Amino acid sequence: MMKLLNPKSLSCLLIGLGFISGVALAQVPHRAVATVVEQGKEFIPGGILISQGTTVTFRNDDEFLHQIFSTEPKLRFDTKERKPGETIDILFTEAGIYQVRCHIHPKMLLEVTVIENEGPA
Ligand SMILES: [Cu+2]
Repeated sequence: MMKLLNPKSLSCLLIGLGFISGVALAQVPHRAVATVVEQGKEFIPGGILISQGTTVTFRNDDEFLHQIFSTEPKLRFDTKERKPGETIDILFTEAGIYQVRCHIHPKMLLEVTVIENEGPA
């Protein structure tokens, strides 16, 4: 059976698949996402670089509560206490540098650098 699939027809098949997947990708709306975990009373990673419009998912990977907040005027938030395993999504819409901290663990610090998107929105 494999004799029927000569190298020439195989390459045609691969090109065809590449074309199809390329079209499929272009039709799917893309959303910028990033994940930060809270583990060992730290944000991991401790700093992220994202572009405007990125949603950052925070996931509590510890065995106790975290409650995070930002006092940056461009993006003030103060979440509820999150139990182990719980996540929360925060959308960063404006360029700037943000510090995210935790009420329960004052040493926790995440620096988020949001850069402007290039080109038309
Ligand atoms: Cu905490």
